[in-house]
Amino acid sequence: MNRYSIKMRASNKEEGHISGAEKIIPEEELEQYCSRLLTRALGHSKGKPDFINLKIEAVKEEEILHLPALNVTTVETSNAGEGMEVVSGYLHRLGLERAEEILAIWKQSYAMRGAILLDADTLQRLEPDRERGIRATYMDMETEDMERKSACGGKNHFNEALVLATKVVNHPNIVAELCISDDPDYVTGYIASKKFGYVRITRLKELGSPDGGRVFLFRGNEQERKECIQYLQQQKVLIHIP
Ligand code: PML
Ligand code: MG
Repeated sequence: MNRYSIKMRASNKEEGHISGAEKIIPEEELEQYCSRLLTRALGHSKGKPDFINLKIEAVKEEEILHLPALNVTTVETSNAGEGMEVVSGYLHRLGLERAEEILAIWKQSYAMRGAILLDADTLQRLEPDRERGIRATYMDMETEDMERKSACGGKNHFNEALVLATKVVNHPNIVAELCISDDPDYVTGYIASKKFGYVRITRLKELGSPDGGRVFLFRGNEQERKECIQYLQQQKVLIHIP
């Protein structure tokens, strides 16, 4: 089957980045998804874009890595403090004793487009460009669930985050990922790892806060760091969700 990767990003002079999304879809669906992504770019609550970029690239079947989605569990929390305690508890269970310092470094990602790549033991930041960070990209989901499928044109925080987290933590040198949305209306975040799956935390920040960002916790040597960045930014991945 011929597939294409589509990436959309929209911005304007006042807001900067407004909206972005990506898909990896069969050729027959290309036109339909281009139009859905355009609708999404034009209808964003952050404002009207004055620049929309649609990038379309052919993807060969043999280039695609297929992965099953992580198992999902949910922890109910009633405020940001409680949410952070849950994250800290999981970090300790993953053998990361410097959990409090990791939570503090997470805040440095709030102003970044990409994620922090953090050495899980030395807590050294490993991104080549610390302003931009690392952007995990070239991923999409495959599902037979029609409701989930039809939601794919608009923003679905959970689906998109599950796809990203599954890609990220499947790299052998990634120990865990931490994520808070930068959307002021969206307070659910997560910690994902191969060991515990995708753990949703219902309240990880207070409503109205624009703070959000990601940390990828890495353990490995220099060569593995290079391969990991290459995987996160270039490997095409389809995540299978039942
Ligand atoms: C984002 O805004 O991109 C991050 C979304 C986090 C989703 C958490 C969830 O609902 O499980
Ligand atoms: Mg966002």
